[in-house]
Amino acid sequence: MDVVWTDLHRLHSPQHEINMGQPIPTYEKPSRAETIREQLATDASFRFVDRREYGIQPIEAVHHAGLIAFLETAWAELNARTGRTEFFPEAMLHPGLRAGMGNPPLPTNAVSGLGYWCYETATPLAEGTYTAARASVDVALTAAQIVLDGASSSYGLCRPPGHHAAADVFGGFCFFNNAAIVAHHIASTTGSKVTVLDVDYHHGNGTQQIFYERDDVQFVSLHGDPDRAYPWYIGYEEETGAGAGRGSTINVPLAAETEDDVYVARLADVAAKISAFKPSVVVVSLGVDTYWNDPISDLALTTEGYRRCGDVVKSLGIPTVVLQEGGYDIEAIGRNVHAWLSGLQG
Ligand code: SP5
Ligand code: ZN
Repeated sequence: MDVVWTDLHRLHSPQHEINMGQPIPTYEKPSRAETIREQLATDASFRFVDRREYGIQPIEAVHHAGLIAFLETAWAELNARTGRTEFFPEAMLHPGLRAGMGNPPLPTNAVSGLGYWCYETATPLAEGTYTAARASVDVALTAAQIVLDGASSSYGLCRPPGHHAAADVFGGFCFFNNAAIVAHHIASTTGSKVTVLDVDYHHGNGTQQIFYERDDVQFVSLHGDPDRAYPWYIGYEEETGAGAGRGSTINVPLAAETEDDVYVARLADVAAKISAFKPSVVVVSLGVDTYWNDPISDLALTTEGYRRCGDVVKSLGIPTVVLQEGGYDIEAIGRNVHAWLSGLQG
């Protein structure tokens, strides 16, 4: 299997996230991607290829132009103003603030922009964030092209991750939604249907939002129940799509401490619904923060469980692009991703 890689991810290297008001060392660090690369490099069945550049158009097809411009320019403006190196919003555009009064004008400076384009406090804007996020999209699109060119599978070692980024807002360690950009790119250039299967511990709120009213991209997610898990306000079973998209969103919230057997059974259930949708390509948002020892999550999968999950997706018999999302037990992240991809390769 081809593994698409870039070392530009290292340019996004913030120090902190804010967790219930307290700054703590960030969980989303460069060593995550480095460890995965080192693990896959020990297995000759994985071949590393560099990302190709796809330009801004595939991103503009999914994200608000104002969000893209903000991410490109805001760090320099904030750094010049303060001398500091990473930035979080000081106020966010909560819908209650202007209830009954419509939307405010677009922000005119980087301080007001932070809380307009970002919805939470775990996702610092750092010096190289924009360059790294652009490169992560290119990694994803390169992996997609490998499958469009005829491979049965490919893996994009994306960092930063993407699935929490919605059309108009970033957050959840994510800036551009790699999986959504790929799914839209494939659906719009081939005219065929695409499924995004999101198995990260956290609900893929950004991907769901982007495709909620569309019938050409199915969104399927297994995740910690939003009653107790980030992103808190989205990912309930009752959310099944709207308008033309009715029925093309499928959410499977899971109980704390869910183990391999139950998880694999739920995955097999949704696999049947993916088959029925008949996509030409499956895009997997692969998070291994469902691991029993993940520091920020509460499911209980094992490394062997990941191999079984990859095997379930292989059994669909549909070309599959796997993109990296979360996973924060850095000691285990490499072997967990390796196990999942090995299951997929068979
Ligand atoms: C891509 C991805 O996995 N993003 C996850 C973002 C989660 N950020 C907030 C996590 C809050 C965790 N609080 C639980 C602490 C348990 N000790
Ligand atoms: Zn996650």
